[in-house]
Amino acid sequence: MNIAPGAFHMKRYLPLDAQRALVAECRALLDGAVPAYVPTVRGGGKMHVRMLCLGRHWNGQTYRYEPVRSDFDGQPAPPLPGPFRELAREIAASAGMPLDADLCILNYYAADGRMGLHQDKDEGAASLAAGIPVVSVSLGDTARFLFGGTKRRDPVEAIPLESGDAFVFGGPARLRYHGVSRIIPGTAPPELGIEGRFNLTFRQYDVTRIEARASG
Ligand SMILES: O=C(O)CCC(=O)C(=O)O
Repeated sequence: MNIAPGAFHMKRYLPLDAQRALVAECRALLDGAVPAYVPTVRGGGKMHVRMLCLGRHWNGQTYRYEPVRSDFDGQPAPPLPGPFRELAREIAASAGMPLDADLCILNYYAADGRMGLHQDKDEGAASLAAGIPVVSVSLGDTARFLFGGTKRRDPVEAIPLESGDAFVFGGPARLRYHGVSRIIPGTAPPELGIEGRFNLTFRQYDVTRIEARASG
């Protein structure tokens, strides 16, 4: 479903089997050697998610990407798994946009999880200028996703993101404000055996690979 120019909501994009496999991978990553943590952002507030960045780390103090988690434990960001990158590419392509993701932010929302309205604008300037999309995949409990305009005060639409849904925003929608106002507990498919919600957002920080391909 086309939500706005450049923004697409693909309901039930992932079948249940694929969701189950992805949930297992998310769990293993979140509790792996480089585990997820609750970032403290500028000003001292704690986020309301457990976060793990793959490929590149987003620093909640500087709002910049970096190879190691210098705002937390100094560990390197785990690599972005190849199949994750392929999934993101396939979803973006089905919205008619190119994406060669080099990072993923994996968030776990418990029943009280949420995320304030924000823009994703810390990726590379060339990536933002080209409107390379953010691809989001939701697993588990339904989220009340808020999707606004390019100004903080623009009206906001509430969109339920259910397990298996993909959401893509690129091109003219790339810098739209968005957030999660609440999680609706108990709405995950029982087959997943999950309480709460995983969300994966794939982004491309570095666009030189696309440029190289286009000129080659
Ligand atoms: O959880 C979601 O659906 C949105 C996540 C998000 O906005 C982000 O990671 O920047």
